[in-house]
Parts: sequence; structure tokens; C-alpha cells
Amino acid sequence: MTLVMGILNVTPDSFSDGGLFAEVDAAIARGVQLAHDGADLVDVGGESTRPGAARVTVEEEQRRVVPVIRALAQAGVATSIDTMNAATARAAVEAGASIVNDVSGGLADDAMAATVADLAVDFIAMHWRAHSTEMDHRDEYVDVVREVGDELSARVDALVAAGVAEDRIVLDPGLGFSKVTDSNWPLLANAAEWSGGRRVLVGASRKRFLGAAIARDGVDAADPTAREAATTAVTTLAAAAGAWGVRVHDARAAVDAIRVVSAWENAVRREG
Ligand code: PMM
Repeated sequence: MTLVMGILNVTPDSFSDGGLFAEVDAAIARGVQLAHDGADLVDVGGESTRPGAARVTVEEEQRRVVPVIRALAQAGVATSIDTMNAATARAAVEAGASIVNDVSGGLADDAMAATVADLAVDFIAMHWRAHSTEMDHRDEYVDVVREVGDELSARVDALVAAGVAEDRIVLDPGLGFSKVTDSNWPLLANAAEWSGGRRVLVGASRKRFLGAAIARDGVDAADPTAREAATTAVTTLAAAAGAWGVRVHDARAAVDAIRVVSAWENAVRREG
């Protein structure tokens, strides 16, 4: 069955009210809640990758995520680390994370591939062209499915050359990353083509392209929380298409959708 990865961003705009400890405590509570809601895994990130977001230092990133991962591990909650930094990936795995999720697929930090090979954990390689400040200008494709497939396949080759076991690699189309609106749908609809049969993670939750699809009178397409039903529709279709996992804010809704897909599939009459 498709796995549910619950999103836990420890990325406050400022620590001015409450400070880092309050932020970390709130994040731990949220992670436990996600697991309680049925998330198989909680994806902990300390650096915002929103369009236009500035980068944080590796030290600051680790101050945010490491205590959260350690506390969740103690609470029996499985985690992945959402980072582009090899040093943070290592610190997070040492604190208990079991998967490294890199939105740059190893491109942002030259040390990532060798670090993941050494850590011997699963690696989520997302399709990525540029950092958040410039990614919206890199939505340039003639054939998005073929180009994303080729660029991901080049990442797989580089990772394997650095010693990462091929079956440790999960591919992700990077919805919303250098893909403004229309570029996202062909990737969702043709995952078998660009993934070359590898495990696929889909991260559509509350993203802008869903807002564009549901926009009409009475719907605030700019409000991310108005995109929940659309997110669940994508989860349903991704699960039916055999996705390995979905990365979502609302774990309960995703689990419900995946259970429905499973009940439906179990009821299909097969010959023989
Ligand atoms: N999206 C975001 C952050 N990390 N990781 C993977 N593997 N796939 C994604 O699509 C992805 C990600 C940005 O979304 P958020 O700001 O809602 O966390």
C-alpha cells in the first residue's frame, strides 16, 4: 500500500515569540499527532523551499531538526530528513531518521551522494533545477515528462556511481519546483514513463498548481488550506497508479483515501 509521509516543517519566520524551544516542542507534538493520524513516516524539514525563500545556515537547520528527530525517534515515530545538506542528513540519521529526502536530488551539495552511500539509508531524489529564489524562472520544457525523466535518470547514475545502492533510490517529480502550473499535470499522469519503474513519491499537498485547477467563484484559490480536497483527489489517483508514497499535510485524509483505493482494488474481479 502507498505510504503516507506527514509534513513537519520546523521553519518559523522568526523565533521572536516563544523562542526555539517552544518551536521545537510544538514540532514534536505535531509529529506525534501526524503519526497518530496514520502517517507511516514524518518528514522533518528545517529549511523552507517555498518559491522565493532564502536559505538558512546548516547550523541553524540542525538546531531546528535534530532535537525534533531525536524526540520523535524516542516516541517510536519513524522520520525522514528533508534537507539539501549532507552534514544535516548525517546528523539527522544519527539522531534516528531512516530516510534522506533531498529536494535537489543531491545536486545542491556535492557531498550528499557519498554521504548517503555511507549512511546506507533510502534516498528520495527529487527533480530540481534551481534554488527557490530562481526556480520559477526555470519552468522551461519542450517535453516535461521526457526531460524530467532524463534529468532524474542522470541523478540516479551519479548517485549509483557514488556508491548509493540503486534499490535505495526513490524518485519524486518535484511538483511546484521549476514547474509553475501546467508542467505538473503531465508528470502526475505519466509517472510510469518518467520513473522508469522506480519507486515514486508524490508531493502535491496544498501546492499552487492545485489552486489553479480548482479556481472558480467562491473558492479562494490563493488559500493553501482550500486545496485539501484537491490534495486528497491527487492522493487517490496516485495510490491507484501505484505510487510508493505521498507527502501530505493531512495524514488522516491521505490514509482514508489510500484505504478506499485498496478496498476498491481488492473488489476488482480477476479472471481465473
Ligand atoms: N515539497 C516541498 C518540500 N519538500 N520533498 C519532496 N520529496 N517532494 C516535494 O514535493 C517536496 C519536498 C515543499 O512543500 P512544503 O513547503 O509544503 O513542505
